[in-house]
Amino acid sequence: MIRTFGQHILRKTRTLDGLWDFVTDPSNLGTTEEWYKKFPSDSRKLVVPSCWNNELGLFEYIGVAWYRTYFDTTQDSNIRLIFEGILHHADIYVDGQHLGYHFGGYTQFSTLLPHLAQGQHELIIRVDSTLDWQTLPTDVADWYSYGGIIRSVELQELPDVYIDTMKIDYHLTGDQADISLQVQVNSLSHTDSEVEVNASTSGLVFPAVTVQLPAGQSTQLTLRGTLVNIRRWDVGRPELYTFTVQAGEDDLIDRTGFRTVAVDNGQIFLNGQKLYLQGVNRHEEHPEWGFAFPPKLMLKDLAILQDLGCNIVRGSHYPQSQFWMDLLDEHGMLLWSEIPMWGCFMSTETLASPLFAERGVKMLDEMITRDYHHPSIIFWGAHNEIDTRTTEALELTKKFVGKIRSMDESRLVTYATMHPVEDIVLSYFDVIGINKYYGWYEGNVNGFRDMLQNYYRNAEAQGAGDKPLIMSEFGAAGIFGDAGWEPRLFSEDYQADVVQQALHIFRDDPRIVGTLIWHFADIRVDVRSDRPYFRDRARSFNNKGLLNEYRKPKLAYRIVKDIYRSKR
Ligand code: ADA
Repeated sequence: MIRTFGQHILRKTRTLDGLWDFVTDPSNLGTTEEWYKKFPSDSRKLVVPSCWNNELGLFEYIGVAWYRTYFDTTQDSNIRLIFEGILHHADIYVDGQHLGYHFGGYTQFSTLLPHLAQGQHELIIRVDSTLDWQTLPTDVADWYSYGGIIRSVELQELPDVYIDTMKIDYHLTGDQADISLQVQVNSLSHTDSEVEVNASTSGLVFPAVTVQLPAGQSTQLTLRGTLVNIRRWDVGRPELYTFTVQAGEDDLIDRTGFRTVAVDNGQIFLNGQKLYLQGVNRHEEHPEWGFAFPPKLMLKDLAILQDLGCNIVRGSHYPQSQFWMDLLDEHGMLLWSEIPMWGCFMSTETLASPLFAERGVKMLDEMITRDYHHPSIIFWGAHNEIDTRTTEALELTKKFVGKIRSMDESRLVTYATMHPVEDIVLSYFDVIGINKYYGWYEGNVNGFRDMLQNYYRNAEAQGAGDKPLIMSEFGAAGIFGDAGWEPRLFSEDYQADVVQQALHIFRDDPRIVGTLIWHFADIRVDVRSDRPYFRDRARSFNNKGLLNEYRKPKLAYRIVKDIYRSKR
């Protein structure tokens, strides 16, 4: 299940989720495309979607694994296979043919099989969860990088002339929306075709267009229309519009909401109203499901965010599943969405690597293409805690921000810096996020005050003094159930004190327009006996959650709820 709503009425779709054959390949024998033929008979079954690290004996397995399933086609058909998320390297084989490779576990990709013969077909996927210094994330990141087919696999049967994409853009003037729909129609036919393209949304039918399509070609057309008396999407007011496009025997349905986002004089405006953001960072992770986070739990997480008094959640630190974003759209909750470019502070070589930059740009492309219509997304995040004092980070920032702006001018571009006082990339962004942990890694909570003054000086000096500022990460670890008379480090009491004091400092500072606590719930972390990283993570968890990993509230949750629900 990829979305909360159906995207097709005419096009036949079915899920390939379920039990697949699965076998690990620890010695990485499968570097040749022939290996799959020897798919061992002793393979086991694994549920797709899931993460293999949640299975017995595979808790710490990082490496290669092979998956296999079969699908039937009843007649000569054009098949498109959609993979919503495979961590991290995926090679796709159908009936023995290598059809493609994809890197990047959190964005969707697809494979097209035109004119596939009737019968049973074998689908094999080689998955490699190995990370290195040029992957996003790199092999050092503060979350457990599970392996597997973590999100759904869908099969679509396409007619010979089909709709490839639809992009909805609009311009708002008062309660009027001038809308343009860019529709890409492709032909897989051996003969020339003519199709009529129709589109509509509630209250508007676009004028139909007839398209002549030479055999095997594609075309892009733009349909325009004006909608009056629109209801704007807003926080807590999730007004959504469903768009349907039909081209011959094919259709595509998507949704958006109308709203404006802007910055002015250090403030963020949604639909012209000043916005104060209250939220948390959230990993889409759970000890039983890893990143294959089930819809039922998403709904519960959302209810918890609402209970806490949040109006925003940061999708730390990677594009989240579309089901989650649909839910946010449907409940009027804002989202900061970003790619898994985390840290890289181990080496500026990573930041300077052309392969790394290319992968980052591709991920931005895939994230923005996939998620462009979600009204909940207010920020695109370019990177998190890279060494933004360096020219390597500056060059990468130019590339990333340039890419984002070339694809989407309707949202704000942001990032999270851990070097606010020496940062040299501030001026490239619309909104600045600061990650700092006074009261945990450095000094006591009052350290925030000096840091903020020094940041403001740096921002002024760089001509970025008028950029809205969000405290994008702060917090402390608290082990669930560890409470007492003294606020000892790692106790629930200590964590609650730090978060409470920090929030008071930030809410008193008129230049800060939002707070995102680190973080929603505890997550598993990659602590290995042979590596020096994250050794302070008790239980091999990042324990700074307001909830534990099973979503039980700690003291800090209740304190934050009181603050977030009180008037600032
Ligand atoms: C950083 C980082 C988070 C997490 C946090 C922490 O700010 O962005 O992913 O690692 O620190 O707990 O130290």
